[in-house]
Amino acid sequence: MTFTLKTSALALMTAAVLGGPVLAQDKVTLRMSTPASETDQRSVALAEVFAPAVSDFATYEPHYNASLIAQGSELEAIASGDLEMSIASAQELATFFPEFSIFATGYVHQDAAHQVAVFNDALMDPFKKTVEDELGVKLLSVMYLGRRHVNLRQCPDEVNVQTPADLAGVNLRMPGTDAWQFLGKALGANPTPMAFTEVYTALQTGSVDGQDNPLPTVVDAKFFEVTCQVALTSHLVDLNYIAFSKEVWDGLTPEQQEAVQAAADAAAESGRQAQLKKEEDLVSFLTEQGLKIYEPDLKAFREHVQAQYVGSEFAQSWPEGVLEKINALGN
Ligand code: KDO
Repeated sequence: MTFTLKTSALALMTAAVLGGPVLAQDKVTLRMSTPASETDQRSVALAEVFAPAVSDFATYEPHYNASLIAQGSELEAIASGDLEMSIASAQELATFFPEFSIFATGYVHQDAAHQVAVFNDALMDPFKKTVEDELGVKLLSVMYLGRRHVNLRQCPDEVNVQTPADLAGVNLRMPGTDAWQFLGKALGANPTPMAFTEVYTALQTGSVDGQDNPLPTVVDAKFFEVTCQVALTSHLVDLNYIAFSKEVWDGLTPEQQEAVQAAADAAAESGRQAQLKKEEDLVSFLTEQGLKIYEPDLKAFREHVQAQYVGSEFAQSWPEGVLEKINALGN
Protein backbone atom coordinates (compact mmCIF):
# COMPACT_ATOMS: atom_id res chain seq x y z
CA MET A 1 0.00 0.00 0.00
CA THR A 2 2.68 2.50 1.11
CA PHE A 3 4.74 1.52 -1.89
CA THR A 4 1.84 2.16 -4.28
CA LEU A 5 1.09 5.54 -2.77
CA LYS A 6 4.70 6.61 -2.93
CA THR A 7 4.99 5.40 -6.50
CA SER A 8 1.93 7.25 -7.67
CA ALA A 9 2.98 10.42 -5.83
CA LEU A 10 6.33 10.18 -7.57
CA ALA A 11 4.66 9.57 -10.92
CA LEU A 12 2.48 12.64 -10.41
CA MET A 13 5.49 14.82 -9.60
CA THR A 14 7.44 13.48 -12.57
CA ALA A 15 4.50 14.06 -14.91
CA ALA A 16 4.06 17.61 -13.60
CA VAL A 17 7.73 18.47 -14.01
CA LEU A 18 8.38 16.71 -17.32
CA GLY A 19 4.93 17.26 -18.88
CA GLY A 20 4.40 13.49 -18.88
CA PRO A 21 1.43 11.49 -20.10
CA VAL A 22 -2.07 12.82 -19.44
CA LEU A 23 -3.47 11.23 -16.30
CA ALA A 24 -6.85 9.51 -16.42
CA GLN A 25 -8.46 12.25 -14.34
CA ASP A 26 -7.32 14.91 -16.85
CA LYS A 27 -9.04 13.23 -19.75
CA VAL A 28 -12.30 14.55 -21.07
CA THR A 29 -15.17 12.06 -20.80
CA LEU A 30 -17.23 11.67 -23.96
CA ARG A 31 -20.62 10.23 -23.02
CA MET A 32 -22.38 9.00 -26.14
CA SER A 33 -26.05 7.99 -26.03
CA THR A 34 -27.95 6.11 -28.74
CA PRO A 35 -31.07 3.94 -29.02
CA ALA A 36 -28.91 1.53 -31.05
CA SER A 37 -27.52 -1.65 -29.53
CA GLU A 38 -23.88 -2.39 -28.80
CA THR A 39 -23.71 -4.69 -31.85
CA ASP A 40 -25.12 -2.14 -34.31
CA GLN A 41 -22.36 -1.33 -36.84
CA ARG A 42 -22.40 2.38 -35.95
CA SER A 43 -21.84 1.50 -32.28
CA VAL A 44 -19.09 -0.96 -33.21
CA ALA A 45 -17.31 1.59 -35.41
CA LEU A 46 -17.37 4.25 -32.70
CA ALA A 47 -16.14 1.84 -30.02
CA GLU A 48 -13.47 0.18 -32.14
CA VAL A 49 -12.27 3.01 -34.37
CA PHE A 50 -13.22 6.34 -32.77
CA ALA A 51 -12.51 5.51 -29.11
CA PRO A 52 -8.92 4.22 -29.47
CA ALA A 53 -8.00 7.10 -31.78
CA VAL A 54 -8.81 9.70 -29.10
CA SER A 55 -7.86 7.67 -26.03
CA ASP A 56 -4.75 9.77 -25.27
CA PHE A 57 -6.93 12.64 -24.16
CA ALA A 58 -10.51 11.36 -24.05
CA THR A 59 -12.47 8.54 -22.44
CA TYR A 60 -15.26 7.35 -24.69
CA GLU A 61 -18.28 6.26 -22.64
CA PRO A 62 -21.06 4.77 -24.78
CA HIS A 63 -24.62 4.20 -23.54
CA TYR A 64 -26.71 1.89 -25.74
CA ASN A 65 -30.43 1.08 -26.09
CA ALA A 66 -31.40 4.62 -25.03
CA SER A 67 -30.34 3.71 -21.49
CA LEU A 68 -28.97 7.20 -20.72
CA ILE A 69 -31.08 9.54 -22.86
CA ALA A 70 -34.44 8.80 -24.54
CA GLN A 71 -34.46 8.59 -28.33
CA GLY A 72 -34.93 12.06 -29.75
CA SER A 73 -33.70 13.95 -26.66
CA GLU A 74 -29.97 13.55 -27.31
CA LEU A 75 -29.44 16.90 -29.05
CA GLU A 76 -31.09 18.79 -26.21
CA ALA A 77 -28.92 16.84 -23.77
CA ILE A 78 -25.76 17.88 -25.62
CA ALA A 79 -26.98 21.49 -25.75
CA SER A 80 -27.51 21.52 -21.99
CA GLY A 81 -24.19 19.85 -21.17
CA ASP A 82 -25.66 16.51 -20.04
CA LEU A 83 -24.14 14.58 -22.93
CA GLU A 84 -21.10 15.00 -25.18
CA MET A 85 -21.94 12.88 -28.23
CA SER A 86 -24.75 11.18 -30.13
CA ILE A 87 -25.52 9.86 -33.58
CA ALA A 88 -28.25 12.29 -34.55
CA SER A 89 -30.78 11.89 -37.34
CA ALA A 90 -31.77 14.60 -39.81
CA GLN A 91 -35.34 14.07 -38.57
CA GLU A 92 -34.31 15.02 -35.01
CA LEU A 93 -32.46 18.08 -36.30
CA ALA A 94 -35.57 19.01 -38.29
CA THR A 95 -37.49 19.42 -35.03
CA PHE A 96 -35.19 22.39 -34.30
CA PHE A 97 -34.38 23.46 -37.85
CA PRO A 98 -37.14 22.43 -40.31
CA GLU A 99 -34.79 22.81 -43.31
CA PHE A 100 -33.02 19.58 -42.20
CA SER A 101 -36.11 17.70 -43.39
CA ILE A 102 -34.59 17.82 -46.87
CA PHE A 103 -32.11 15.14 -45.74
CA ALA A 104 -34.97 13.10 -44.25
CA THR A 105 -37.07 13.12 -47.39
CA GLY A 106 -37.88 9.91 -49.23
CA TYR A 107 -35.83 9.12 -52.32
CA VAL A 108 -33.51 12.17 -52.04
CA HIS A 109 -30.21 10.52 -51.10
CA GLN A 110 -29.36 7.87 -53.67
CA ASP A 111 -26.73 5.80 -51.86
CA ALA A 112 -23.97 5.89 -49.25
CA ALA A 113 -21.51 7.72 -51.52
CA HIS A 114 -24.13 10.36 -52.31
CA GLN A 115 -24.62 10.98 -48.56
CA VAL A 116 -20.88 11.58 -48.14
CA ALA A 117 -20.72 13.89 -51.17
CA VAL A 118 -23.67 15.91 -49.83
CA PHE A 119 -22.25 16.12 -46.29
CA ASN A 120 -18.84 17.29 -47.51
CA ASP A 121 -20.21 19.77 -50.05
CA ALA A 122 -20.34 23.51 -49.38
CA LEU A 123 -24.15 23.26 -49.49
CA MET A 124 -23.95 21.75 -45.97
CA ASP A 125 -21.98 24.66 -44.49
CA PRO A 126 -24.96 26.84 -43.54
CA PHE A 127 -26.78 23.80 -42.11
CA LYS A 128 -23.76 22.86 -39.97
CA LYS A 129 -23.26 26.47 -38.88
CA THR A 130 -26.87 26.84 -37.73
CA VAL A 131 -26.64 23.70 -35.57
CA GLU A 132 -23.34 24.87 -34.12
CA ASP A 133 -24.41 28.45 -33.42
CA GLU A 134 -27.92 27.77 -32.17
CA LEU A 135 -27.63 24.38 -30.48
CA GLY A 136 -23.93 24.19 -29.56
CA VAL A 137 -23.58 20.93 -31.48
CA LYS A 138 -20.94 20.14 -34.10
CA LEU A 139 -21.85 17.66 -36.84
CA LEU A 140 -18.54 15.91 -37.43
CA SER A 141 -19.25 13.24 -39.99
CA VAL A 142 -22.03 11.30 -41.68
CA MET A 143 -22.74 7.68 -40.73
CA TYR A 144 -24.59 5.30 -43.04
CA LEU A 145 -27.61 3.59 -41.50
CA GLY A 146 -28.82 2.03 -44.74
CA ARG A 147 -31.80 1.65 -47.07
CA ARG A 148 -35.05 1.61 -45.14
CA HIS A 149 -37.63 -0.94 -46.24
CA VAL A 150 -41.15 -1.85 -45.16
CA ASN A 151 -41.10 -4.84 -42.77
CA LEU A 152 -44.52 -6.33 -41.89
CA ARG A 153 -45.98 -8.98 -39.59
CA GLN A 154 -48.42 -9.98 -42.30
CA CYS A 155 -47.25 -12.37 -45.00
CA PRO A 156 -47.57 -11.37 -48.68
CA ASP A 157 -50.71 -13.49 -49.09
CA GLU A 158 -52.40 -11.11 -46.63
CA VAL A 159 -50.72 -7.82 -47.60
CA ASN A 160 -48.86 -7.83 -50.90
CA VAL A 161 -46.97 -4.55 -51.09
CA GLN A 162 -46.63 -3.59 -54.73
CA THR A 163 -47.69 0.07 -54.66
CA PRO A 164 -48.43 2.67 -51.94
CA ALA A 165 -52.14 1.82 -52.23
CA ASP A 166 -51.37 -1.62 -50.77
CA LEU A 167 -50.23 0.03 -47.51
CA ALA A 168 -53.62 1.71 -46.95
CA GLY A 169 -54.73 1.01 -43.39
CA VAL A 170 -51.42 -0.64 -42.43
CA ASN A 171 -50.27 0.57 -38.98
CA LEU A 172 -46.63 1.24 -39.65
CA ARG A 173 -44.45 2.17 -36.69
CA MET A 174 -42.28 5.16 -37.55
CA PRO A 175 -40.03 7.08 -35.11
CA GLY A 176 -41.77 9.89 -33.31
CA THR A 177 -41.05 13.15 -35.08
CA ASP A 178 -43.12 14.99 -37.71
CA ALA A 179 -40.64 14.32 -40.50
CA TRP A 180 -40.79 10.56 -39.85
CA GLN A 181 -44.57 10.53 -39.57
CA PHE A 182 -44.86 12.47 -42.83
CA LEU A 183 -42.68 9.89 -44.57
CA GLY A 184 -44.87 7.06 -43.27
CA LYS A 185 -47.95 8.80 -44.63
CA ALA A 186 -46.20 9.54 -47.91
CA LEU A 187 -45.59 5.80 -48.28
CA GLY A 188 -49.35 5.29 -48.15
CA ALA A 189 -49.40 3.78 -44.63
CA ASN A 190 -51.00 4.75 -41.36
CA PRO A 191 -47.94 5.87 -39.34
CA THR A 192 -47.76 5.23 -35.59
CA PRO A 193 -45.08 7.02 -33.51
CA MET A 194 -43.07 4.81 -31.16
CA ALA A 195 -39.59 4.71 -29.65
CA PHE A 196 -37.17 2.25 -31.23
CA THR A 197 -36.73 0.27 -28.01
CA GLU A 198 -40.47 -0.56 -27.95
CA VAL A 199 -40.75 -1.85 -31.50
CA TYR A 200 -39.92 -5.53 -30.97
CA THR A 201 -42.68 -5.98 -28.37
CA ALA A 202 -45.16 -3.97 -30.45
CA LEU A 203 -44.52 -6.27 -33.42
CA GLN A 204 -44.71 -9.34 -31.23
CA THR A 205 -48.04 -8.38 -29.69
CA GLY A 206 -49.49 -7.01 -32.91
CA SER A 207 -50.06 -3.49 -31.63
CA VAL A 208 -48.46 -2.39 -34.93
CA ASP A 209 -48.48 -4.16 -38.30
CA GLY A 210 -44.93 -3.29 -39.19
CA GLN A 211 -41.95 -1.02 -39.03
CA ASP A 212 -39.39 0.41 -41.44
CA ASN A 213 -35.63 0.03 -41.05
CA PRO A 214 -32.61 -1.17 -43.03
CA LEU A 215 -31.93 -4.93 -43.15
CA PRO A 216 -28.98 -4.78 -40.70
CA THR A 217 -31.36 -3.29 -38.10
CA VAL A 218 -34.04 -5.91 -38.87
CA VAL A 219 -31.41 -8.50 -37.96
CA ASP A 220 -29.66 -6.67 -35.10
CA ALA A 221 -32.94 -5.87 -33.31
CA LYS A 222 -34.30 -9.35 -34.16
CA PHE A 223 -37.41 -7.92 -35.84
CA PHE A 224 -37.23 -10.89 -38.23
CA GLU A 225 -38.37 -13.12 -35.36
CA VAL A 226 -41.72 -11.33 -35.19
CA THR A 227 -42.37 -10.36 -38.83
CA CYS A 228 -43.09 -12.25 -42.07
CA GLN A 229 -42.06 -10.02 -44.96
CA VAL A 230 -39.81 -7.23 -46.18
CA ALA A 231 -40.88 -5.18 -49.18
CA LEU A 232 -37.66 -3.61 -50.50
CA THR A 233 -39.03 -0.09 -50.92
CA SER A 234 -35.64 1.65 -50.32
CA HIS A 235 -37.73 4.69 -49.46
CA LEU A 236 -34.97 6.40 -47.45
CA VAL A 237 -31.21 5.98 -47.73
CA ASP A 238 -30.86 6.80 -44.07
CA LEU A 239 -28.07 8.52 -42.18
CA ASN A 240 -26.97 9.75 -38.80
CA TYR A 241 -24.56 12.56 -38.08
CA ILE A 242 -21.86 12.14 -35.45
CA ALA A 243 -22.91 14.97 -33.14
CA PHE A 244 -20.34 16.43 -30.74
CA SER A 245 -20.58 19.06 -28.01
CA LYS A 246 -19.20 22.39 -29.22
CA GLU A 247 -18.32 23.34 -25.66
CA VAL A 248 -16.12 20.25 -25.33
CA TRP A 249 -14.69 20.84 -28.80
CA ASP A 250 -13.73 24.41 -27.87
CA GLY A 251 -11.86 23.09 -24.82
CA LEU A 252 -9.62 20.85 -26.93
CA THR A 253 -6.27 21.86 -28.40
CA PRO A 254 -6.08 22.22 -32.21
CA GLU A 255 -4.20 18.88 -32.36
CA GLN A 256 -6.89 17.18 -30.30
CA GLN A 257 -9.63 18.68 -32.47
CA GLU A 258 -7.85 17.35 -35.54
CA ALA A 259 -7.63 13.92 -33.92
CA VAL A 260 -11.35 13.93 -33.02
CA GLN A 261 -12.30 14.92 -36.56
CA ALA A 262 -10.07 12.27 -38.12
CA ALA A 263 -11.37 9.63 -35.68
CA ALA A 264 -14.99 10.50 -36.49
CA ASP A 265 -14.32 10.29 -40.24
CA ALA A 266 -12.50 6.97 -39.86
CA ALA A 267 -15.29 5.51 -37.71
CA ALA A 268 -17.94 6.68 -40.18
CA GLU A 269 -16.06 5.10 -43.07
CA SER A 270 -15.51 1.83 -41.24
CA GLY A 271 -19.16 1.66 -40.13
CA ARG A 272 -20.32 2.49 -43.67
CA GLN A 273 -18.34 -0.36 -45.23
CA ALA A 274 -19.53 -2.82 -42.59
CA GLN A 275 -23.15 -1.76 -43.00
CA LEU A 276 -23.01 -1.95 -46.81
CA LYS A 277 -21.61 -5.46 -46.60
CA LYS A 278 -24.32 -6.48 -44.15
CA GLU A 279 -27.04 -5.09 -46.40
CA GLU A 280 -25.71 -7.23 -49.21
CA ASP A 281 -25.30 -10.40 -47.15
CA LEU A 282 -28.45 -10.30 -45.08
CA VAL A 283 -31.02 -10.97 -47.81
CA SER A 284 -29.98 -14.63 -47.88
CA PHE A 285 -29.79 -14.82 -44.07
CA LEU A 286 -33.30 -13.41 -43.71
CA THR A 287 -34.65 -15.68 -46.46
CA GLU A 288 -33.19 -18.64 -44.57
CA GLN A 289 -35.03 -17.43 -41.48
CA GLY A 290 -38.28 -17.74 -43.46
CA LEU A 291 -38.86 -14.07 -44.34
CA LYS A 292 -40.42 -13.30 -47.73
CA ILE A 293 -38.31 -10.58 -49.36
CA TYR A 294 -39.29 -8.97 -52.64
CA GLU A 295 -39.05 -5.74 -54.61
CA PRO A 296 -42.29 -3.80 -55.11
CA ASP A 297 -43.03 -1.33 -57.92
CA LEU A 298 -40.29 1.15 -57.03
CA LYS A 299 -41.35 3.68 -59.64
CA ALA A 300 -44.84 3.79 -58.11
CA PHE A 301 -43.38 4.31 -54.61
CA ARG A 302 -40.86 6.94 -55.71
CA GLU A 303 -43.40 8.96 -57.66
CA HIS A 304 -46.03 8.78 -54.93
CA VAL A 305 -43.62 9.72 -52.12
CA GLN A 306 -42.06 12.60 -54.08
CA ALA A 307 -45.50 13.95 -55.01
CA GLN A 308 -46.45 14.16 -51.31
CA TYR A 309 -43.48 16.43 -50.55
CA VAL A 310 -44.12 18.88 -53.38
CA GLY A 311 -45.75 21.96 -51.85
CA SER A 312 -45.63 20.44 -48.33
CA GLU A 313 -44.70 22.52 -45.27
CA PHE A 314 -41.38 20.64 -45.24
CA ALA A 315 -40.54 21.55 -48.83
CA GLN A 316 -41.34 25.18 -48.01
CA SER A 317 -38.57 25.19 -45.40
CA TRP A 318 -35.88 24.01 -47.84
CA PRO A 319 -33.49 26.80 -48.84
CA GLU A 320 -33.77 27.74 -52.48
CA GLY A 321 -31.67 25.62 -54.85
CA VAL A 322 -30.47 23.05 -52.28
CA LEU A 323 -32.51 20.14 -53.67
CA GLU A 324 -31.03 20.81 -57.11
CA LYS A 325 -27.50 20.88 -55.63
CA ILE A 326 -28.14 17.58 -53.83
CA ASN A 327 -29.47 15.99 -57.01
CA ALA A 328 -26.46 17.26 -58.97
CA LEU A 329 -24.13 15.42 -56.56
CA GLY A 330 -25.84 12.10 -57.30
CA ASN A 331 -25.66 9.85 -60.35
C1 KDO B 1 -35.61 4.01 -35.71
O1 KDO B 1 -36.02 4.45 -34.62
O2 KDO B 1 -36.28 3.33 -36.47
C2 KDO B 1 -34.18 4.39 -36.10
O3 KDO B 1 -33.78 3.61 -37.21
C3 KDO B 1 -34.12 5.87 -36.43
C4 KDO B 1 -32.67 6.32 -36.63
O4 KDO B 1 -32.59 7.70 -36.82
C5 KDO B 1 -31.78 5.89 -35.47
O5 KDO B 1 -32.02 6.71 -34.38
C6 KDO B 1 -32.00 4.43 -35.14
O6 KDO B 1 -33.37 4.12 -34.98
C7 KDO B 1 -31.35 4.00 -33.83
O7 KDO B 1 -29.99 4.34 -33.80
C8 KDO B 1 -31.48 2.49 -33.60
O8 KDO B 1 -30.90 1.78 -34.66
